Amino acid sequence: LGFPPGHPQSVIVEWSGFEPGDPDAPTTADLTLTGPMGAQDITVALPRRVSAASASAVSRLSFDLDPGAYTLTLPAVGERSAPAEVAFTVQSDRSALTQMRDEAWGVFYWITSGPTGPFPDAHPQDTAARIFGGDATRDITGGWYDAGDYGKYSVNGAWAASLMLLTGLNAPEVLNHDIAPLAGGTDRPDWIDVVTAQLDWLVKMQSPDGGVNHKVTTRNWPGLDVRPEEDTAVKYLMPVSSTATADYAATLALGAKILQHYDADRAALFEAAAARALAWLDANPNLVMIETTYDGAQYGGPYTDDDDTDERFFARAAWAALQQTPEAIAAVEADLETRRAVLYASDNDTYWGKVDLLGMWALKSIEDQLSENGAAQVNGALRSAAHKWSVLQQRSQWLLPMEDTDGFPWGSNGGLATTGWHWAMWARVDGDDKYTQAAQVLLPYFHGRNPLGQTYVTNDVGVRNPHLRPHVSGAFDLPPGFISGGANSIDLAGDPTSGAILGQPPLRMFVDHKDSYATNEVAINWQAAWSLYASLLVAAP
Ligand code: 9MR
Repeated sequence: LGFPPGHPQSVIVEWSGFEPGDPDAPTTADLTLTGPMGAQDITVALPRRVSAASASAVSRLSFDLDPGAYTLTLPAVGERSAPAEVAFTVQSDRSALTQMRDEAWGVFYWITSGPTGPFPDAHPQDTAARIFGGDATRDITGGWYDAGDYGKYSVNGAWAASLMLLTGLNAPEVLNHDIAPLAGGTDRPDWIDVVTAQLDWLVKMQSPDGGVNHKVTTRNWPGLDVRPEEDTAVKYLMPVSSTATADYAATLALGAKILQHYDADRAALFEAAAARALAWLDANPNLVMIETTYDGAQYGGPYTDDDDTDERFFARAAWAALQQTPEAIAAVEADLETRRAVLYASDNDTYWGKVDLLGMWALKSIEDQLSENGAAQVNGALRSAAHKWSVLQQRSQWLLPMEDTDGFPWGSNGGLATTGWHWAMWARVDGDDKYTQAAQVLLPYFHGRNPLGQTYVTNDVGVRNPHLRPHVSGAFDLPPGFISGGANSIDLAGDPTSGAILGQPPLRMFVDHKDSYATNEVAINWQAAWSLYASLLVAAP
């Protein structure tokens, strides 16, 4: 997927068959780029090292091109490689990007559970989910299915909604586009309707004492071919956790801050719910979620986390953003420096289980209310995250914001899209074009600029067999716009397709197979990051 003129077009040439140091290897290859301005010869040198991520040598090229149709021709080199040709188009407008954005957001309709989604009659048992270990029940209707399963998990549900809310607080203008077919028909921006529906579900996850149930799920996973309306087993509300409660408090505080301009009653309800969660957190210092099974059964995805200090920071930050009182601000500024250091530590990824970055974005929205030092810490944290990732990208042969030798975690596309989101957000609020470019240079990775030539989005040239129950069961035809989890070299535990993947270099550890939940599942956390990244790219200068 190219960009309009004036933006970098990045191409990666992979030298399969040749390695640096091979006496028979050529030192250069001559490429020809043919386009509107004629033919141009480009000499590429065989790089000195092999990328650990792909176990191959790769050369990076960057072009500044006029609109038009191009062909890049690679000659045969010796006897080991055949000639190749790649065709691409540089558009004069952003229609391809805009389509990508609209399809990405459209997915939030397809994963909506309850009366406003595609399966309004499915999961009637959600009106009376059983509290695990007792007979009491609670209504937990609505919200988004987490992923290719039908579970709903507080931590991840809050994470996905928060990304939207933080974007809306810091860069509202990028979200002023239509979102079909889910929203519309009200006088407020569509994204507010989309996120509010999720917040209305999230509210229901709070127990009467203020703690928030970690998840709501059936005892066992339904089969992959089970349609939503066939998933009739009892739903259980699993025990409360401090990570879920803190993420809930943060997300509803941010929701109240957005909603106060549109729906004062709902905003007040969200604020009160967040306040009850914060009080519970004060009274329950250490209740993280480390259980993976109960009674020998799985009860859905674990979302375990042995450290809730980042979630508690996020909750305090969001509360300060909503209240803007000296007390609330002082309470969060007290450990800003620590959180900034934790965030900067290189092995500290940003994903559903690490939310310091989200806390920083919450505080960014009230920058001028912070102390001088507080504002400097927040800006420093956001800037250094953008900087750290862009240094990695510049070093990376595949132009990815990670060390070439690092493994790829479950949902690597989510981590990458979150980095793209952060770069584009930071570029927008700080005006630093360098990070707009970093976000743009990353995008083609998802559209096939990777060793598999794999487009990771569901569309005509992309993923066709995602791990996604409504699709596999035939309840719907595969909609466009879903982003798949992506290469996973770290945790293939139990994945039935791992036999075909193990032993491959990390960037090839993906398979477009319906059974590959560890590489090819869809999920709201990566879908939210991807959609917001797309909105920011369309709106980038
Ligand atoms: O995204 C989650 C990933 O970080 C974990 O390593 C993995 C295993 O615990 O679970 C992923 O989340 C899945 C969840 O547990 C259940 N619904 C589908 C999610 C995406 O695969």
